[in-house]
Order: sequence, then C-alpha cells, then structure tokens
Amino acid sequence: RTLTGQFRIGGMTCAACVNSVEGILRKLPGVKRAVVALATSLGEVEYDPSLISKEDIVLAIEDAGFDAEFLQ
Ligand code: 9UX
Repeated sequence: RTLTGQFRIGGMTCAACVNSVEGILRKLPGVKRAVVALATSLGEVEYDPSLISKEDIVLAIEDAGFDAEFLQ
C-alpha cells in the first residue's frame, strides 16, 4: 500500500535546503518518492504506511532543523 502525504515545510530558504530535505525524506525506510518545492513550502511524499507514519516523517524533517506539518 502506498499513501501520498502533503506536508508544509517551514524554514527552507535556498535550493540546498530543498535538496537536503528531499535527501532526508528519500533515505527514510518506506518512503518511495519525495518532492519538495521551495516556492510553496510544500512537500509531497509517497510512503508505505506499514513502514513509516506521517508523524515519523514530520519528526524526521524537524530533526533536520526545519518546521513540518502534515496537511493531508
Ligand atoms: Mo541554504 Mo538551507 O544556504 O538549511 S542550505 S539556507
């Protein structure tokens, strides 16, 4: 099973931030795809909910020093 989650990610100010957050997300177990947009502060993540929860995704982003909120 694959879910698609939208996250609002705060604190990204340059393209390297985007690469950093994408890299973090893509390394998480259960994450199949992650795309982050600087202009909208949005991230879209496809993940297997049997391997990772949306809360874990939020925590991983916050651990990297950014703000994160699950949207839908
Ligand atoms: Mo850009 Mo982001 O110099 O944490 S990498 S501000």
